[in-house]
Amino acid sequence: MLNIVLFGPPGAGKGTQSARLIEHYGLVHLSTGDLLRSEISAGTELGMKAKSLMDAGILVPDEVVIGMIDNKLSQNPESKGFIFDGFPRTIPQAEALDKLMESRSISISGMIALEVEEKELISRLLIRGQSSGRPDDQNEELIAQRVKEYNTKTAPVASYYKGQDKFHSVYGIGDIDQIFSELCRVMDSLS
Ligand code: B4P
Repeated sequence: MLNIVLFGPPGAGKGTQSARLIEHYGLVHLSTGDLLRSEISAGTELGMKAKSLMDAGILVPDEVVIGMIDNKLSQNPESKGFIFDGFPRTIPQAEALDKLMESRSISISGMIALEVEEKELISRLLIRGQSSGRPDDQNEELIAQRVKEYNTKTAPVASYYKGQDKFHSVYGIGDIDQIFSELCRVMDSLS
C-alpha cells in the first residue's frame, strides 16, 4: 500500500499534482481543503463554521479535519493507498493521522514536500483567484496570512516526518509535467 502525504505551502501545486498522481497510481485522493469546500457548498453546520475561518486564511480546528479524514478512510477500506493533500497541517493532526493509520494496521509510506518560494505562491494564487472566485485567493494580504499560518503551524510538520525518516522534497517551480515526473521518481522509490 502506498500512502503519501503531499506537503507544501498554499499554492505549491499539491492539488494540481494530486490529481495526476491519483490517476497514475490508482490511489484515493483525500484533500481536506476540497472536503471542507464541499461542506460549505452543501450548507452544513460544519461548513458554515469552517467558512469564516477559511475566508480569513486561518486553519480550521484540528478535530474537524481529523474527523473528516477518519470517515474517508473508513469509506475506502479496499483502497490501494491514499494521497493526503493539505493534511496533516499541524503536529496534532500528524499524530492523529499516525493513530488512525495504526488502528487500521497501515502506515504512511512517506511525505513529499513541494518547495516553492513565497513570491511565486502569491502570484499563482492571485491568478487562480481571478478565475476560481475562491474568497481566500482574492488579495495579497489574505494570501500572506495563509502563508504565515503555514510557516507557524504547518512547516513544523516536516520535522515530524524527518524524525521518522520519511521526508522527501521536490522543487515545485517549473514545468508541471517535469515536476510530476520528479514526484513519480520519489513515489516509485517508496513502493
Ligand atoms: P487548500 O484547499 O488545501 O488550499 P491550498 O493550499 O491553497 O491549495 P493547493 O496548494 O493545493 O493549491 P495548488 O497548489 O494546487 O486549503 C484551503 C483552506 O482550507 C486553508 O487555508 C484552511 O483554512 C483550510 N484547511 C484545509 N485543510 C486543512 C487542515 N488540514 N487543517 C486546517 N485547516 C485546513 O494550486 C495553486 C495554483 O497554482 C493553481 O492555480 C495551479 O494551477 C497553479 N500551479 C500549480 N502548479 C504550478 C506550476 N508548476 N507552475 C505554475 N502554476 C502552478
